[in-house]
Amino acid sequence: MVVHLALLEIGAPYRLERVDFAQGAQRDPTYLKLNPHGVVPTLLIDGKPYVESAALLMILAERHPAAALAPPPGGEARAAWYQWIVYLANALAPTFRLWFYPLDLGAAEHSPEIRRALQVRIESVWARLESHLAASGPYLLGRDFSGADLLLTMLMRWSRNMPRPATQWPSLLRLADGVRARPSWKRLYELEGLTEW
Ligand SMILES: N[C@@H](CCC(=O)N[C@@H](CS)C(=O)NCC(=O)O)C(=O)O
Repeated sequence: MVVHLALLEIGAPYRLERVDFAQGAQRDPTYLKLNPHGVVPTLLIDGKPYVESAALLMILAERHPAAALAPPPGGEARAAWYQWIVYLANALAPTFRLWFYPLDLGAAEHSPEIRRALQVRIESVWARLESHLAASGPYLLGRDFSGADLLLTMLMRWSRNMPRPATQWPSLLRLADGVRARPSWKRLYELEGLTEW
């Protein structure tokens, strides 16, 4: 989702290819040649495959500076932008991966204790982000929207069916509302046939 949103923000020409999880297409040898981790997304640029969603966001932002998904290189805002993206990719995305994929921990389903521990971990990140955004929002970098907010809103969306979704933190909700009002978000929903937040 974050890579597709970044492409829409940029307005770059691209072609989507569906990877059918129901058919295990992410583990097909042809796909594994592009992405040896057997996961989505993979982005081909000039025929070369690149992986890791946060890295893809950074690559796209750097290659298309006019889209202003990242502040100019070399300054304080750019440094903060890297820090937030790496924080989200480190502290939040892998915990969500465990939340959604009990098999990563060798179990068909999580025990209530593991579920609770993952929930606590995810909610502690929402609380950390809430205090930052309440003091210095509305976006991660303050007044100005950036690609880091796309990544955060995607991750917030993943929590929608959790016991306490990220939108229950008011400053996080304000940020998501800002991102969800963008034409790129609306277009993504049309193109991917999404309905629920
Ligand atoms: N660190 C990777 C994680 C990618 C990932 O876990 N993707 C999930 C979907 S959100 C996936 O492909 N799952 C299929 C599977 O693991 O079989 C990234 O951010 O690109």
